[in-house]
Amino acid sequence: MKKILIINGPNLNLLGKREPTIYGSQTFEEYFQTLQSLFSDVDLHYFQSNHEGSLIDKIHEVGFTFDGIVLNAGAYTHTSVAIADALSAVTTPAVEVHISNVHAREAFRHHSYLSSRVKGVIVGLGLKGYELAVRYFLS
Ligand code: CA2
Repeated sequence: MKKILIINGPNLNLLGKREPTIYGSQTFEEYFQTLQSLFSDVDLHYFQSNHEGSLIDKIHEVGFTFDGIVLNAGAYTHTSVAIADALSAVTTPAVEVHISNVHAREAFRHHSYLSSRVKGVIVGLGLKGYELAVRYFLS
């Protein structure tokens, strides 16, 4: 059974509770249950933290044994050399996901320190992006 971890970064614990026009009205916990039903043959895990170091610790923890990491690092995407270094340091491949179309938003969201360290990037497709990223690791 493939082991895949979805990691959400800062403020994504507020999904479904604030700013529904940008980020939708479903909580990630609800959506994660849908994903678990959809991928019943996958050992799917979920981790969220608002802290950069905790995200890095989790990447290190799973990064040599899991088959894939689906990472939405939130605003750390645009600032964190440390998370980029963590992705480079591990052997598990990652896919970067953004719920909103970051390229249609403020200029500071257009650059990602992470994109060069991952297999691919999915932006702007809402929560569906996480499903597509999991599918990538199954193909
Ligand atoms: O579009 C995405 O998935 C982002 O990674 C979300 C980040 C943002 O900083 C990135 O530029 C793009 C922000 C996450 C904030 O999530 C919230 C969810 C609900 C309510 C308020 C914030």
